[in-house]
Amino acid sequence: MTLVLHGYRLSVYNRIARLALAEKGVAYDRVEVNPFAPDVPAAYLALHPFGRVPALVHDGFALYETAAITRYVDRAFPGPALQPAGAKALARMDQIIGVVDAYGYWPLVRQVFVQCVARPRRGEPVDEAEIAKGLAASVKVLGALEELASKEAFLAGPALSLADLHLGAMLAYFVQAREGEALLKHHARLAAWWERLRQRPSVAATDPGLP
Ligand SMILES: N[C@@H](CCC(=O)N[C@@H](CS)C(=O)NCC(=O)O)C(=O)O
Repeated sequence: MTLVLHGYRLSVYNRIARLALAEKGVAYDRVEVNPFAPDVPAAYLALHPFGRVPALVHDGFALYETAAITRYVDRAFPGPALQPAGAKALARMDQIIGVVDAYGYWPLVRQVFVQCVARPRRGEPVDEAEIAKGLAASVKVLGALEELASKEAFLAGPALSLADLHLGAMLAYFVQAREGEALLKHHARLAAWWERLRQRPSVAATDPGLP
């Protein structure tokens, strides 16, 4: 069996796929691809025509789009189920993943984390207007997710699901910004959930390191 994850060390989407593989206990190889580089290899573009990361190749079966990859990993490999069985809980998991992708990634990661943490660390100029826009959008996203989150231990119910991994990878970056950490504290259910999630071995095992 061969299983290869093509991805970028610092990518949150790459980390989501890695979290799913870690939670399933599946061994895999990694190939580093920087999607922001001007010269993304043609061989990678053949795997992912949009040039984003990650992409997974399992015994010659190639797949891109993180939500498809994590669902595939959950279905194709043994290990704990990462999707709830009930229709309503499954719909909530799908909805949370959709909200995180459509409304969360840009403000939480690309505006707040990149502008408040990554760019200063690299000595690059910061755009205060982007930070302000990102924080305003993050208030709305976190408010919506606080409403959607189950009252149990995890976002879609009593067991860990793919929704936890999707949001977790983004919050791990977001809370590195002082402003992000402060915002999260206003959302009691999410803040308590994050405190639990961040202690999982999969979170430590997939830590991307400094930007
Ligand atoms: N819809 C894609 C999004 C993946 C994505 O945006 N990945 C980022 C890295 S976290 C990327 O490749 N960005 C490159 C770019 O924006 O050019 C998925 O779910 O896999």
